[in-house]
Amino acid sequence: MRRNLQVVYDTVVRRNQGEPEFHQAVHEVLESLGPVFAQHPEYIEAAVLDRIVEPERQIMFRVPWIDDAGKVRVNRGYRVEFNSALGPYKGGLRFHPTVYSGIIKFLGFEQVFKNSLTGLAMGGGKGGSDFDPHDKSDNEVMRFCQSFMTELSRHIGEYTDVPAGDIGVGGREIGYLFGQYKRLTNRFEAGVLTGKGLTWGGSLARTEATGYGLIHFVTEMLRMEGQDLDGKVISVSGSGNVAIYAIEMAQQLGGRPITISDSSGYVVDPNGIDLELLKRVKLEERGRVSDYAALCSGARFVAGGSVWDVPVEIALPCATQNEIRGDHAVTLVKHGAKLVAEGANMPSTPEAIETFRQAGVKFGPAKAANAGGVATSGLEMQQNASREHWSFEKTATRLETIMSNLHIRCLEAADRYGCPGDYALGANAAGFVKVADAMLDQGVV
Ligand code: NDP
Ligand code: 2IT
Repeated sequence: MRRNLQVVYDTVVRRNQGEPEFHQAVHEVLESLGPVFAQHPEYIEAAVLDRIVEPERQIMFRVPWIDDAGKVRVNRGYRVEFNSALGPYKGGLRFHPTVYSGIIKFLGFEQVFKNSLTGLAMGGGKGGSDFDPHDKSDNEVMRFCQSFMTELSRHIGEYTDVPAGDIGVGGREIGYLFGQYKRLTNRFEAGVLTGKGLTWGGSLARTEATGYGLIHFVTEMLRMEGQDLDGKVISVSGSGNVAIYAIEMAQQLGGRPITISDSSGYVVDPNGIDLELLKRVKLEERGRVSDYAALCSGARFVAGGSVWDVPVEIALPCATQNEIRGDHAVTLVKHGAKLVAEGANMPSTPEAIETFRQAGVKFGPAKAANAGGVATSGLEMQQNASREHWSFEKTATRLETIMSNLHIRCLEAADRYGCPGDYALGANAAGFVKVADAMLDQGVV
């Protein structure tokens, strides 16, 4: 890493002690930006980098709520408003027991570049809580969301900060959060949250958007090699929003996803995942992948273990950060994987990425490959602002165009900065330059 970048990185580590995921995300970006700074010394002079790694604002709050047994429970809430050079802060909320400030900061940092890449006017932010919705009743989730929003409502707004879903936050949670925001503010401010219900300001295709967008990006990557998805065997990790709709679109294009997973293990279904059954188990019954396997004759559940042991041509991590480690990557390569694209945020460790690079595996980084979700959130904001409700087809077509433009933007930046075909560098450079230029225009703020 160049000396001046190393100084910035060291400051990040010193200021954000005990937050390895944030350090990792910053390191990955800084390491790739060397060629950008060589061409643009003005960014260094204006200390753009020193500013971009420091969130504009960080909010941390107590979230007290009462469980079904009448006991008072306390969680911690976060919102990190990272960068507003391009628009209002925008990014999801994650409810998961592993959430702490390092997770929210890494997600907020990545979101800045991802949102920039979409070409839409959105800054970056992220929030969440260490609350675990898994073992809670609907009423408990509602009371938690109401308490969370009671504090969050002071900080958000359609022109300020627009949260959405992430792990553990789907349509149900967004509904409770919106209800409480409306009650507190006495305003039906549709544009304050995205991922809303379809009858009260939500956008068609938002639910499907991250998974669909991921497959659009993969299709573009394959097209550069003169290939398509037809007949390709695919492993998918996770079994939530991103995984389900990645599987749906991959199947529509003739691909054959054969795995799903959750934190208890993975399922391999050599006949191809039965999407209807998966949706029933996960979306209607809130079940586990082991429940899917129990209901599907050809499928096998492997408790623990790594889904990356399954031989495939294409791997799509769609669960969580650092789920593909170096040894997993070695196994994937040994079994002949040719393409990896990240549906989750930062699912590949630096060692895994290096293994893919050395083996010539095509690598679609999260900031680009999973940008379809937030891009469609941007389309939801546009619809809310104009009080329109677009058809599924119109929204899905806009999403596809955004993903294809974003793919070109990555490749063009990779060319410009001397690493043709390097999507990771291209995504970082293209995302960064747009934010950096806006920051220069707006002065030292
Ligand atoms: P969901 O909550 O719908 O699903 C998450 C899935 O990942 C579940 O199967 C869950 O299993 C698994 N998972 C979560 N944490 C862990 C863990 N620590 N170890 C093992 N498995 C885990 O979330 P999404 O599908 O929305 O999100 C998945 C990924 O995609 C995340 O990285 C998210 O940041 C990213 N993403 C999401 C977008 C969106 O629009 N929703 C947009 C862009 C990226 P279990 O039930 O056992 O926890
Ligand atoms: O990581 C992400 O891009 C998301 N969770 C979606 C954020 C959004 O605002 O739609």
